[in-house]
Amino acid sequence: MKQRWHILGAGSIGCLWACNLVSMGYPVTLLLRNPEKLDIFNSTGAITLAEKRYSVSAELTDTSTDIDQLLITTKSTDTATALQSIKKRLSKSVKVIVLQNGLGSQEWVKDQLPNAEVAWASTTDGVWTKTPFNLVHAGQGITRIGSPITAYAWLAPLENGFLKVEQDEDIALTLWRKLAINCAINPLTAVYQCKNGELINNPDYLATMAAVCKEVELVAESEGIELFDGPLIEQACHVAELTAENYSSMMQDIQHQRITEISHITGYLCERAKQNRLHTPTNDHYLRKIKKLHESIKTSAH
Ligand code: KPL
Repeated sequence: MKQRWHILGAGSIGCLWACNLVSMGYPVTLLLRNPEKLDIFNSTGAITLAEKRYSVSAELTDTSTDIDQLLITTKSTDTATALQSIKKRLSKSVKVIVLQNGLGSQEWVKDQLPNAEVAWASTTDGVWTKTPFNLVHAGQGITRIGSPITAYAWLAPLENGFLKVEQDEDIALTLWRKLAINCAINPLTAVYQCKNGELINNPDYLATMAAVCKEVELVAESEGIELFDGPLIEQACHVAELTAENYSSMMQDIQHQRITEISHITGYLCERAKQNRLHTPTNDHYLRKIKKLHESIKTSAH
């Protein structure tokens, strides 16, 4: 019998991965934080993906059974609260995969769990939730998995599901590249409430994106990260073009009055800049703007 995976963060990506793990014969349990969500899950008892039902179980985080393998797919901003809610259930040598956007939370998880084997992952899969626990896999992408410290043998079998999975010997670089693209596209689309493609069609937005990219390159360089072969602005424009009709995740968060992952994207970048005594005025400006939007979201929620 394969060892059970627990999934912390039962959003679209977490549920997609639950199905993928089930397809490989792993027992899977979703860790849910609120009883209402558990009731909704229990009324269906499975995750549906492309009309196919995948049998998983679900339980509240404050259940007492041990967790030996944990996949974290919460928003990066929810990591601390979510991990705290299950920390005492983790077995000593727990295996953990952190599959999240942005940077900062991966190191944080490792620091919290010094005895754990912690791997990091980044995905380009596109998935959305039609109704609770009923998914549409809209874009087949790649999930890259690796550890910045050592190659864990237990990661290799995860290539055998229906999702495209690759071992990544430089997962930190992969996450940095994603962060760089997200710094270039997400805050601007969120502030101007526009599609990704508009960033390349509007000369003012494009000039701002170029300024953001220059600062990101400086910070990356100071951290010893060589981002891409060509300039970041070229990559960012390429991604904006490929996803021209999409709304970025941050744009959607703001539109739906949700807190964004800015603290782990532009926030992480500005923090690294500060540590390295670099100036990032454009990124600072958009970080402040999004934080202001968070304030109004919090106020209207009360
Ligand atoms: O990753 C993305 C996001 O929306 O978070 C991009 C690449 C910007 C695509 O929309």
